[in-house]
Amino acid sequence: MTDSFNPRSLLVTGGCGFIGSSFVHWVVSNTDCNVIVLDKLTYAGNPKNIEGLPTDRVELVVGDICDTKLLDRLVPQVDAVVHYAAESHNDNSIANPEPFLKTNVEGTYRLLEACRKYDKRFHHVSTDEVYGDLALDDPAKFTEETPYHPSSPYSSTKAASDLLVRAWHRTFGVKATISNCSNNYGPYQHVEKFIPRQITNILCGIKPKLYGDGLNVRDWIHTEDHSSAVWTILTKGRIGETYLIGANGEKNNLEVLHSILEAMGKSQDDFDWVKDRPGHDRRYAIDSTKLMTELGWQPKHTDFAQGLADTIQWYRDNEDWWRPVKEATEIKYAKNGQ
Ligand code: NAD
Ligand code: TDX
Repeated sequence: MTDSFNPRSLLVTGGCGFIGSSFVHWVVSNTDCNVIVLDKLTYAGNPKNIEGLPTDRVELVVGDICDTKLLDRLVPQVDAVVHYAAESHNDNSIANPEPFLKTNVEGTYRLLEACRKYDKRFHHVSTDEVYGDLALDDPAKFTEETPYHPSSPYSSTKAASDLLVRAWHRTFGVKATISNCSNNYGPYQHVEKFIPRQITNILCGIKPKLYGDGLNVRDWIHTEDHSSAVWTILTKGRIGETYLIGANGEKNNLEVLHSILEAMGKSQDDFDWVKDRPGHDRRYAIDSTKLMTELGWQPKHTDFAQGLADTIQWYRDNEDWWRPVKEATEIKYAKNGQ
């Protein structure tokens, strides 16, 4: 038996980031639900990501998820909290872990306490990286039963936040669900991340940069499919359960880079090999049978080449969006030899 929940209003944390803003767009287009976005507008948050959405349905509150007083004002106004806000980039977590501890661990704790106090439903958006990595020749994929084994400061703070959610559900009865999703791609992704970094490098006349031997595997999903999956879990998922989200999109980084180079008219060897990420996870792979069979969810963007072509076109058409942060991002990478 699945639970049924019909929220009229949501607090979406991190709703000005890449995936949170996709979810806000998805909710406005596909439901009658109203949204309050709570976002600190860090380097990764951009209010343009939700620009143009109807103001009678979407309100932006600029603030920190660690601000208890602000949560006391906002959480009582909604039926559920959907929690995307995080420090999300592995390389940054290696350079400076502290903000990851603050936002990902303390921030999740503050939100859980607010949901406990006001008896609100909580959905926690997490990552497959909490499970560590798989060998390239291992036929296994992650399932909801895979033991936690995070590698990086980022993934260990996400694992910590997942465990807090489980404890607040079991000990205090907070009505929570968790989703762990694989690597997302699509429009509005920050240029620090793999796919947009390479696309915008090419658009700037800089060579793409590949870490290590380029054989690390990521399981790609279009961000719109992630959004529909989160809505499905929020409205139909069983309280206290974890659902893995993935779309059978395993590819190694070299393959993805070759696809980008081909789609952008460059030769296959027109990139630089750069030094590897310390502790670099080898392979992620998601088995989302539970989400598909129990809740009936299916991805729509199953053609990666088409999704990638559309994403490349979006970066071509939206230079005003990424250009202001490109130079600073590349300076940071260059200092690190990447
Ligand atoms: P992002 O870095 O693009 O966006 C994060 C957003 O959170 C930004 O808008 C930022 O301003 C906001 N934020 C950061 N700290 C905050 C704070 N203290 N208070 C309020 N807002 C704050 O990240 P993303 O890639 O969109 O990821 C969103 C969520 O999805 C994260 O929880 C991440 O762990 C999870 N996730 C991401 C992926 C992926 O492939 N990117 C995959 C699985 C799960
Ligand atoms: O320039 C690059 N060259 C390169 O080879 C960059 C930026 C990355 N890489 C490699 C590292 C990874 O194997 O590409 C792969 C993807 O890297 P990221 O985009 O940094 O993503 P990843 O570390 O896999 O984590 C992402 O997916 C899971 C998100 O950033 C996380 O928030 C999410 O939890």
